[in-house]
Amino acid sequence: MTIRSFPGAIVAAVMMAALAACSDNGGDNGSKQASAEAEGQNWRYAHEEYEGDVQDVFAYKFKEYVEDNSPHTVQIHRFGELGESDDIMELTQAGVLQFVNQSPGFTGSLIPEAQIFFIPYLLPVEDKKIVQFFKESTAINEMFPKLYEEQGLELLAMYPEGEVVVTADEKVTSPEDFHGKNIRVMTNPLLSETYEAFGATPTPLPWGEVYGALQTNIIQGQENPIFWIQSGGLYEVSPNLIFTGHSQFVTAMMANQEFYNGLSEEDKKLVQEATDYARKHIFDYVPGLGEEMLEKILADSDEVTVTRLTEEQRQAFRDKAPQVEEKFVEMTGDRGEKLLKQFKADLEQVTAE
Ligand code: 6CS
Repeated sequence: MTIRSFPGAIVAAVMMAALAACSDNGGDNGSKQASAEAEGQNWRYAHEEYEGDVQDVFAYKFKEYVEDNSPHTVQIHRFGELGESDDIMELTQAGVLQFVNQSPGFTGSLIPEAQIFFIPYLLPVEDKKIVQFFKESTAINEMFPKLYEEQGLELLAMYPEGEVVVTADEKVTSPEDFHGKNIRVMTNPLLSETYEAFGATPTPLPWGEVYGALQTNIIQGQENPIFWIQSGGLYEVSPNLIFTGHSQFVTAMMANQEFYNGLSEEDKKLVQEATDYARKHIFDYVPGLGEEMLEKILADSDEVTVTRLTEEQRQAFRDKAPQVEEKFVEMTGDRGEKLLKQFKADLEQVTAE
């Protein structure tokens, strides 16, 4: 495993190449566009993960549907091809990319309300319950699209990627055990608040720097779903896995809104159907994935330990949740409070069923 970071110059060069290719495909002048439309367009779609990871599975299902049902093609860019998560979002907002998958962990600075997913112990961690919540939630399916719209983004799908698990250099069973540990968080302020409340020193880093920072002991831990801990090899450098039950990894797939609004009704329908097709697949794919990947990790390493916090141990972390929730409301005001109220009502519905 190598440190995967991308100097600005490389990112800029790739962006220029993408732009050049884009004007060949979707440019708005004359005969080129006419012929592109007759033959179908090439849509660019970037996500934050590697081959075979959850976002990649979603993207390829979307591509499959589009290509089977229209003359269009979808070109997928995986992590690193166009830089970090923030880079692919910028490229989408600029219209260079048509589609992007970005986790709220990175969207928090753009859409503060998206940080709601980082209030600990708010979301259920059970696979079936979380899937049901995403299918039925009014907050997810009706309120969030309006928030993304304000940033020029057409939110197409939000979906879970699995229970979040902490990895650390030592076993952690209480907030005291986190003292003195730098724990990497994605770059959103509320997740930092969570880890501060948990007793750790939150250390925001883009993904490309995480493996190297663990390897060199700049950080002593991080959090992610099990499939990612396996596929990114994080257990090699952070072998103590702790199931705290505090969160679900959530992600979001969206389109540049100007592009989306400019599509024909037929193509909008195609995009919606392709999204539904991919989402439905993911809702079946994610349940059980964590257990399967944990087996792979354990088969590969003798060093790995697995700690599942008892109810009592969890309670010590759960007690910190109200202060993080307060921070969320402080950061997002009335709009955030309204969203949180709906979120809780939707969650109650799921637990009641
Ligand atoms: O921790 C991260 O930054 C990454 N984790 C996942 C599961 N997907 C993408 C994200 O960049």
